[in-house]
Amino acid sequence: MIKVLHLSDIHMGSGFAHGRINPETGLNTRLEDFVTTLRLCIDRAIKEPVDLVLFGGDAFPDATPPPYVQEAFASQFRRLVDAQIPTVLLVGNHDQHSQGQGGASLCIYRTLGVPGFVVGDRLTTHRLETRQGPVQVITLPWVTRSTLLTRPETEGMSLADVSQLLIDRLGVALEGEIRQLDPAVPTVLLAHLMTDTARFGAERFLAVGKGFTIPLALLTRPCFDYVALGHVHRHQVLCESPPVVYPGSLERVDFSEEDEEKGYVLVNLARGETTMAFCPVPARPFRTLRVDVSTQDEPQEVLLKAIAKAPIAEAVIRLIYQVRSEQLDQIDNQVLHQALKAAHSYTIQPELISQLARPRLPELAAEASLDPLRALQTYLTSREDLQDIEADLLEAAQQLLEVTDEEDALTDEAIAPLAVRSDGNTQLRLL
Ligand SMILES: [Mn+2]
Repeated sequence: MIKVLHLSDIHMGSGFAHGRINPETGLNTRLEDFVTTLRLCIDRAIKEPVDLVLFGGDAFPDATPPPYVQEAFASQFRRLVDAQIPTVLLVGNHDQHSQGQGGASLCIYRTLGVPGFVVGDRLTTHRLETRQGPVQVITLPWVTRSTLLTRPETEGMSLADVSQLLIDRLGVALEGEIRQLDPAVPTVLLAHLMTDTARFGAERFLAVGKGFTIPLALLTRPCFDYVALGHVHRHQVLCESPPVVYPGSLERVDFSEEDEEKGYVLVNLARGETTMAFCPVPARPFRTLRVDVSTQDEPQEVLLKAIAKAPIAEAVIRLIYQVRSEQLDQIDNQVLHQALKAAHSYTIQPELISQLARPRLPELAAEASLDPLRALQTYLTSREDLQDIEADLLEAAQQLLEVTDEEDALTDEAIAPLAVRSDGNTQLRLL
């Protein structure tokens, strides 16, 4: 049995907007968070100790991270070199450089010949020696159209056809690797991709409309004892036999990951009888507070109560509240800032309730086809605050309507910004 630690989607250096500068270190606290959870993960690998570490891709937000971020990443992985734990670093979409091949941020580890480190930037099979014997790892980095297809080949093809051709090619290429496997040796497929069955958030399918996805059936081959995936940030097990697993990201990258548990996966790899367990890490909590104060008499009090009730300590908070414009004077931002001080960081996002969202005037509902000018008049009688300019508004509306009455005489260009719908409602159309 070979013990494997599988982690993915570190994205070190992202989400700085959710942090602040630590005055003691001069570093963004979110970078420190990412280092902390990665350290916990590497601690575990060394303490076990595991025989192999697999990283599923997306080390940084892009292929050219600043040197201090690269160093923070490297100084954790370096500990695996010292502990003589073989490690495979797979190239994800965020690690690839758009220019040419081999330019991924992780390729430096191969260039430097870091002992025990393998960089997976192409589809190939690596036979590695571990303390518990040999293991085969097929690396499948993020696949783009240009990886397997040439431009002339896809000229004039629909997106769906290109996708299918790409999947066919990938199937053939993968088959080529599979045929060369030693059936007696435990085998892992390490891939950075989106499967057609991956889910995120509230059971929504992430794959829909997101372009290139790989059918799960391509990955659930009996020759694999474990399929280690990267790319989707939500931890999920897509198949039990063989285990096909996204460990998810180690830290929350943004609020879309608010409700997701974060961690890595420990695998007991054995030919045909692999077991695994998800190990959570204490990632920084993200919390959205949604409050509708638009129907409240004391909006400030309601907001303060909502903040007091929520576990905001040390969390990244966003307070989103719905408010009517005339209530804004009743809310003192300084008091809100004070109330949110215990949070790690926070943003306050008031959302003005639009006039359009208000209930319709009953007078308007009664008559199905109201003359636009009369509709405006009815509306204006309900708006005391607009009384001063009522006459001007009506006159302006009158002029606009006259223009549209003459629309036959006008060029298309002249009438383009103004449209009269067939149901009689006049509306301005922004082009
Ligand atoms: Mn990715």
